[in-house]
Amino acid sequence: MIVTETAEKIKSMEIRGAGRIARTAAEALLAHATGCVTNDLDTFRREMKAAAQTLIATRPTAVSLPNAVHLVMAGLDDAPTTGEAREGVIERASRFVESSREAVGKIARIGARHIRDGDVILTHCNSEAALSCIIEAHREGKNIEVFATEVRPRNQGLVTIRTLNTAGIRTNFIVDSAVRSFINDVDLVIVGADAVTVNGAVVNKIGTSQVAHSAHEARVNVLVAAETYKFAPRTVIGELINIEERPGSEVLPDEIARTLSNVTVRNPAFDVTPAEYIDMIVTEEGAIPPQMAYVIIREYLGWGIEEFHKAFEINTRHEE
Ligand code: RUB
Repeated sequence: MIVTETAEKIKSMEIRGAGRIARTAAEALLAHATGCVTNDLDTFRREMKAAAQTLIATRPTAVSLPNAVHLVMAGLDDAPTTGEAREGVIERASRFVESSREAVGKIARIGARHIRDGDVILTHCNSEAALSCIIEAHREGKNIEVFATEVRPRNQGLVTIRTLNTAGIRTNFIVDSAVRSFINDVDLVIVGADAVTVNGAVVNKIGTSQVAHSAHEARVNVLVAAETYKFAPRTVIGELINIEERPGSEVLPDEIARTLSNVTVRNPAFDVTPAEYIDMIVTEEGAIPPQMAYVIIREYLGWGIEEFHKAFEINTRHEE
């Protein structure tokens, strides 16, 4: 029940943002394990795996979601009893939720070091990790000002400006297409990430690549705030990040779209910013140039060369 409700809330974006999605999915698995009363180990495993699949299928782009689910499910097949299997899920889910919250705090402190007194910062979409850096810099007494974009079509910018307003940070609210007009007034761009690929490309809310392109052209630094569990291990074996395309009705009401028979509304929710447009990725383990993404995947997600070989073999077998 909780799994179905959580899946619905993630799909409808009542719960959104890569970090929150991952934490909520882990909490749903925890609740499912607790509520699943069976004493039969196979039934328990089957129930947990079905719940994991339901959650993973909700939104395809944020790699934090499958990464979190895999962390929670790791070891399920090795547990000798139902009790230990249940305890394992509960323990791993709690640990993930706690470490995910701690990661945001660490990112805030590391990111804030890269914000100078007097900086004007531009942010796009609503990222907990990105905003934590901005709020921490303000808390440290730095005099900063923010430009926040509207973020069509779902207006996540409204959430951002409310948070900044509550924190007491001077903020300018602009439409997405005004970024280039203001970029010369900006010292630093800070955004979040839904996924970071092995070659340091960052997948984030649609429009991020335009923002980064404008910043690059104006020689404004671009900083990405991303927890290590947003790095995508399977991009090493050539898997691409799936860009979610949401219903056209989010962009244009159906009653208008219906009258325009030659028009198709396209609504990709995310885009890919290449590593060349990114100066730094701030993780809880430290700030790295995007080209060092593989180190995070190897050191912190535990994907050494053997894991790649295994995944590669499985992939090849599937293709045969
Ligand atoms: C949210 C979005 C955010 C990242 C990072 O998109 O693109 O920038 O998820 O957020 P949506 P956080 O609103 O479609 O989920 O730092 O909070 O994980």
